Amino acid sequence: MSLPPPIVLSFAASDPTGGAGIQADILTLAGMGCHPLTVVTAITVQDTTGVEDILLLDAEWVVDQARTVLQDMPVQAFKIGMLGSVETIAAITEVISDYPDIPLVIDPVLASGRGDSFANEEVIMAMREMLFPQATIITPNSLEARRIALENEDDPDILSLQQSADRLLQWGCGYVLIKGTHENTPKVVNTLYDINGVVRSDTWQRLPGSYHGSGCTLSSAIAASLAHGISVADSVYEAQDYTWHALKAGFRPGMGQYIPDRFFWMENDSPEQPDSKTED
Ligand code: PXL
Repeated sequence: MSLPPPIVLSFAASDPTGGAGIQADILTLAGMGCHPLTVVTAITVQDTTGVEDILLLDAEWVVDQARTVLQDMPVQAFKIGMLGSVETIAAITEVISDYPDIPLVIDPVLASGRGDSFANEEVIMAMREMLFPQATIITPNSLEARRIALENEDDPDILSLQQSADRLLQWGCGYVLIKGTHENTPKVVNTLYDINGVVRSDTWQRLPGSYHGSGCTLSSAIAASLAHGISVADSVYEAQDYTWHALKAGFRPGMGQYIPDRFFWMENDSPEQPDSKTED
């Protein structure tokens, strides 16, 4: 019998398209040689053009799913995606706090890439106050970073990315990776910050098209890499590289967004040099 691969537990919502959410996490974690454990936080009704409905699971169901697998299997990393409610955030915080040495990647999903809202002010506050202090790394895009960093919605400040990162780091997470897809720059610049400033900055040429699940792919890929024992800074690069290739090989199965191909490496042994973009 062979040794088990690194195990990563993902808390996320179901996306029936297979593009984003828990399905994206499963494909990415498997694509990067990890075994995925999945705790479903919500069920969405959607296609590649938009989200129609969301059913949040009771927080107790979320906790029961997590505690049951965690009592059975050791995990090497946690990844948190869409959460939906303050109760679920509080419940997950309690579970995670029993595993302080396990890396935790948080993708603070506030909306789908097509703009469907997934989080209100209370959810944002709960994430900041309860979950961020436990995070190894959080991976907002620039819009999410600014919104989370503002003290309230009416704050007129337009924060720079460095200022947003500083504020997010003050909530206690180890690193912040701000994704630059939505910035008005010719290339996409993704920047990793810690309390001392910029740790690394990676530039990717923009790909045409709109992708569904790129943020989930990137954050899961970071979790996978951390689970393999790779450092945070190197994991962030590995994950961007993996995501870029998955986007480049993306396909359009329906009438809406493209879906990343997380098994791009099965079709091509020598992928092109990465010089492109990540997106939400
Ligand atoms: O990509 C963010 C995201 C996360 N989780 C679910 C989603 C989406 C985007 O649509 O549907 C379930």
